[in-house]
Amino acid sequence: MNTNFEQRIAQLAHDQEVLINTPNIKLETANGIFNRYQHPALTAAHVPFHWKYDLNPRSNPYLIERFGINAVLNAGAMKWQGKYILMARVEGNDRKSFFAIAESPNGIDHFRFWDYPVVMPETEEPDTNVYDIRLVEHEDGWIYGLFCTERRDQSAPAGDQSAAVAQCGITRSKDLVKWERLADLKTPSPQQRNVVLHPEFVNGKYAFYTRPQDGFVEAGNGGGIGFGLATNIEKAIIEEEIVIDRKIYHTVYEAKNGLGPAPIKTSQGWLHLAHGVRNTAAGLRYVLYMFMTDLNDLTKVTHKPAGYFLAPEGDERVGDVSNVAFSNGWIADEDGTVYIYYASSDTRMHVATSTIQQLTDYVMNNPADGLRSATSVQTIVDIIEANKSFHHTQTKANLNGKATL
Ligand code: M1P
Repeated sequence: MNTNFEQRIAQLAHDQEVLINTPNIKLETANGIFNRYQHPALTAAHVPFHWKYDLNPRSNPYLIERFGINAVLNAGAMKWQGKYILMARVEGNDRKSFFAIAESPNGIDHFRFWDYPVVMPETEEPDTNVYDIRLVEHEDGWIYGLFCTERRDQSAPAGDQSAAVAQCGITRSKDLVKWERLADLKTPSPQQRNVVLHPEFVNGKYAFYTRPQDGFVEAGNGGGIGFGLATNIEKAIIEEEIVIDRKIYHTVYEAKNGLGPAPIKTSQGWLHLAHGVRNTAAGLRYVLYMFMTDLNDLTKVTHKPAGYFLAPEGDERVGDVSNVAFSNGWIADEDGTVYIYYASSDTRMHVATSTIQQLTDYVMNNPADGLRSATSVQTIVDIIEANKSFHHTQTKANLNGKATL
C-alpha cells in the first residue's frame, strides 16, 4: 500500500471537514445597515476533493489533481426545505464555469456542496460558458434559474478569439436536481446579462429585469436596468424593454449596472439590490447599491439612496478580478433576517446579514444622490444642524470642538 497516497487523501478529507465546520463569526456592524462575517462563506476549497482527484492509486499513483477549481463566486440563493441554498458559479482552472449547489443549516456557515455539480441541459446551440444564475420561486409553481449563456461571436474574424455574445438562458426545476432547459430569452438588445425574473405575474405575464447592452463588456448606448414582459416563459420574447434605472454620470453606476437577485417584497415597496460599475485608472470597480420600486408599478423607482450599499473591503478587494463586489442571491427569512450573499473580486462568496426593517430604513431614509459636490456638502450640513438639537453628551462635545473620551 502507498502510505503517502493514503495520508494525502486523509489530509485532504481532514482539511475539508475543518474548513466546512469552522464557525463564521459575525463582525460588529460599522454602518448600522448590515453585518459582515469573519470568513468567506463558500470558496474553491469547499469543492469536494472527490470532484478533483482520481482516488485510485493504480490510475493516479501521484495523486495528481485531475480537475482544478479556480474560484467559487456569484451564487444564486434561496431557502429550500429549511436549508439555505447557494447555487454557485464554480469556475475550473480551464476557465469554464458551471453551477453547483451548496447548502447550509443556518445560512452563515457549514456550507457543503451536494454530491454532484448541476447537470444543466443545453439548447440546440450549446453554451460555451454559463454563469451568474438568479433563482426565483415564481408564483406559477416552478423554481426558475436565469443565467448568462455565453458563446463565441460567430461574426468575428478568426483572429479575434475573444468576441463573445452573452444571452439569458432560462431553466426551471421542481427539486433543484432535475433541470428543464427552456429557450433563451429574446429581447431587442444584441447582448444580455444580469437578467432576473420577477417572482409574480404582471398583468398575467412573466416580468423580467434585463440589462441591454451593445457590446460584451461595454454597455455602450445601452445599459441601465431594463424591464419587459413576456407572455410565454417556454419561448420568452420581450418586444419592448423600458430602462427603469439608468446609468448616470459621476455616480457609482456611470459605466454600467445590473440587477442582483430578484427583488424582495415589503409592505413599502420592492427592495432591489444591484451592482454599479465605474471606470478608474486601476480598472473597473464594482459595488452594490439598493433602490425601491413601487408595489403597483414595478417600473417606478420610489427611493434610491446615494452611492454604494456595499463595496469590496480589505481582503475582498483582491482576487481574479480585483475591486469587485457582485451579488445575485439573497434570502429573506420568515423572521425578517436578510442573508445577502456576495462575491468578492470574482473569487469567493461571502455573507452579510441585515433585516427587512434595516434595509427599508436605509433605502427610504438615506439621502438621494444630489449629483454634485455642493449637494453632498449640504447633506452633511443638514445632518450636523439636526444633531445640534440632539442632547447627546459626546455629540455636544464634538460640536464644541473638544471631542474627548
Ligand atoms: O467581473 C465582474 C463581473 O463582470 C460581469 O458583470 P457585468 O455584466 O455587470 O459587467 C460578469 O461577468 C460577472 O460575472 C462578473 O462578476
